[in-house]
Amino acid sequence: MEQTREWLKQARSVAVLTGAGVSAESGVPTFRGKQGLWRTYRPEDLANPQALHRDPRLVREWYNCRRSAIAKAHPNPCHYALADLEQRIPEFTLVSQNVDDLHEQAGSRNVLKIHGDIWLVRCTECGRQHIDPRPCLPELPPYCHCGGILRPGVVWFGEDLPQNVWCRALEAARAADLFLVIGTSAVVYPAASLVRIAKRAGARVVEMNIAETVITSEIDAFLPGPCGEILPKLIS
Ligand code: BV8
Ligand code: ZN
Repeated sequence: MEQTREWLKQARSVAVLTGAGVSAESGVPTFRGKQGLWRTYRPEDLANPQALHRDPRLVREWYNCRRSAIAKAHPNPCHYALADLEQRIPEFTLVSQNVDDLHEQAGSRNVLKIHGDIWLVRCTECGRQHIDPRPCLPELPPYCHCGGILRPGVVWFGEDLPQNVWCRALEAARAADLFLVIGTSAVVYPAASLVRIAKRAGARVVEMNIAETVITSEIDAFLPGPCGEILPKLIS
């Protein structure tokens, strides 16, 4: 922790990659692991375009259940600590794999949402999209005025990430002196590649997680424990 505190003090530019573990302490289920969402559902059955056509009802119900969990959730100390860091560090970029809005609710103003936003709905026909804040979308599946099915505005497996957001995330990783990886299993690509890209570009990489992950052996420091406790301690 001391060494990371030092690196944070010396860093001119900091980039952070967050995953579902950051929202876990807010009561939002993660994907993998014991209580993970994928235990009940398989990703290939839900988080991909084919699933929407094969079983729109199942996909809509899954996203409705996640929307309701997120609607009840509030930011936790890790979200607030990241918003605080954004204020303090001139060159600070928060890249999130999370589709919830807890970073924004905690005050983070410039979140690169590389996997999209669960509150966004997008028409599969005309592409029109809008934020629909209702915890549960009423009709299953909801339709656009043009008759197309409305899908969640998130990035599914096999889909490209939003290019402009992804390019900014790449730039931030390459420019970082310090790269923090918080609450992610680091198994989803290309998001997880940011770690190696930052390392190769000369950043010190620090991971915060309750358990070691596939990247732990490649990084400079591992801070074990719930990020809602670790990060506020690190920046205090
Ligand atoms: C792409 C949808 C180019 C939104 C998600 C074959 C065909 C096509 C692609 C692929 C393929 N094989 C591989 C790929 C690439 C694929 C991929 O990476 N697959 C993996 C799984 C093998 N990636 C893609 O498809 C990406 N697109 O490559 O496009 C392309 C285009 C066409 C064809 C080929 C390639 C798209 C990836 C985005 C997928 N969308 N979700 C949604 O509904 O949410 S991914 C899903 O996993 C989530 O979005 C989440 O963001 C992501 C990562 O999960 P984590 O956030 O890490 O969560 P997880 O539960 O895994 O881990 C939680 C961690 O927190 C744990 O480590 C735990 O210990 C820790 N933790 C828990 N509590 C705490 C904590 N830590 C600290 N404190 C705590 N309190
Ligand atoms: Zn439409």
